[in-house]
Amino acid sequence: MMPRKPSLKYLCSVLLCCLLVGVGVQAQDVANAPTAADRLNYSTGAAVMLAPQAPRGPLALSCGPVLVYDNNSRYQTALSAATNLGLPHTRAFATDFNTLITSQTWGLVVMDLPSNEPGSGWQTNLINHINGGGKAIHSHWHPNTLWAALQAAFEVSNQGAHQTVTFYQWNSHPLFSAPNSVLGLFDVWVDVWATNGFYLQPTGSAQAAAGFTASPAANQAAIVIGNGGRTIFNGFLFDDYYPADKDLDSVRDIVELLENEIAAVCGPLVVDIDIKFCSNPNGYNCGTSGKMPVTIFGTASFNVSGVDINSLKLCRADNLNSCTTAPKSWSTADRGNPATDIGASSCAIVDGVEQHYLHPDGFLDLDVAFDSGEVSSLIGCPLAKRSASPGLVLVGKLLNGQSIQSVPVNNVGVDQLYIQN
Ligand SMILES: [Ca+2]
Ligand SMILES: [Ca+2]
Ligand SMILES: [Ca+2]
Repeated sequence: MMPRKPSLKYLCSVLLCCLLVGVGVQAQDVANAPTAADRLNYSTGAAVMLAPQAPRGPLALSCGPVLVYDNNSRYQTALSAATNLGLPHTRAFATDFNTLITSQTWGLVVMDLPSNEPGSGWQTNLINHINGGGKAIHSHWHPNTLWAALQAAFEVSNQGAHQTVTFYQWNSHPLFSAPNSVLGLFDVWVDVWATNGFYLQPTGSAQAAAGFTASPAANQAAIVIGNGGRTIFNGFLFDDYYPADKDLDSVRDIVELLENEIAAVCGPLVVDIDIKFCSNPNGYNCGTSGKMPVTIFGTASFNVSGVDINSLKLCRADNLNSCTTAPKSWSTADRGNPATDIGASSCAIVDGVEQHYLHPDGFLDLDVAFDSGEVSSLIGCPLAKRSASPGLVLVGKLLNGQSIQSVPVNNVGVDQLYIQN
């Protein structure tokens, strides 16, 4: 591990008084000059869009189009996180942020904002994005530009600016575990900027996931998750925690945290399933032994070979904590097309014989089979004959850590069972 550098912090505190005098409204000066090594990671220049990277697929799908604001952060934490996740994204600079954010509907807007801010009115554009249902991850330095309306949009309240401060994990939110395990403590490595963030308090239905005290306390939140998980406000500057890699996995810890934040706001990737493909209704005997099949459909952008089979479970839609264990067996085949075949009552018939496919679409589908005894317990057997079971959902992860989940449709041909005995 790199040694800490108290001399830098001391230098910063001395410089702070001078810097505060000269700080402008929309840009702050760097407190510590970048080293040659820093400059390797530091890019400047006019507005250019990063060439979109090859879509990795599922995470990109669940995020929607991604806009990352980074005009002159020192370490490009948000850009690195998006790149590491394989997430196609457009980089916005101060000169083009307002044009870009209003040019289309974005799924996610990430603001890495330790210094130069976009042109006037950018807050209104970001508020409109959030209030329109968009996802957002934010970091902010200047109290004057942290409008009350912007705080309200993120369901957060500014409790005052702070200098660089250690922050701590406050609960078991997956922010600290998925897809990356990170240590539940982030201490400042280099105090890069003169002004370093805000103490926060959640408002509305928002929740704090981390804070500047070792255990939860009022007005001390550091990470606030708002709008039902669609938004995250970070009360600190990403640059200040770079380049720490305390878990020694060769990825900067603050980048790993940002990857987790992006994965958290993007939410589970929605997958299409059909219980007992080519059966409608999905006949089921409560006393049966053996296994019950579920088909997960691949698509052009969702390759089922990326599914972590052992993470899959079938859960009750009304209680996602009530689930089977992992599938007992699995196989892949191009069985059908989710656009036309979900809920089908029979497969293709050739020469009077029913096949194992309906309308193959060129994309492999994944069949997994759950233990029938576990399924019977899950749905609450015994149940009345000719009744429908509770709705079921498939929950799991991809090998890259992205969560996947089916959406309940409450259909006895798709995600409910039809009790026959
Ligand atoms: Ca690390
Ligand atoms: Ca079915
Ligand atoms: Ca298929």
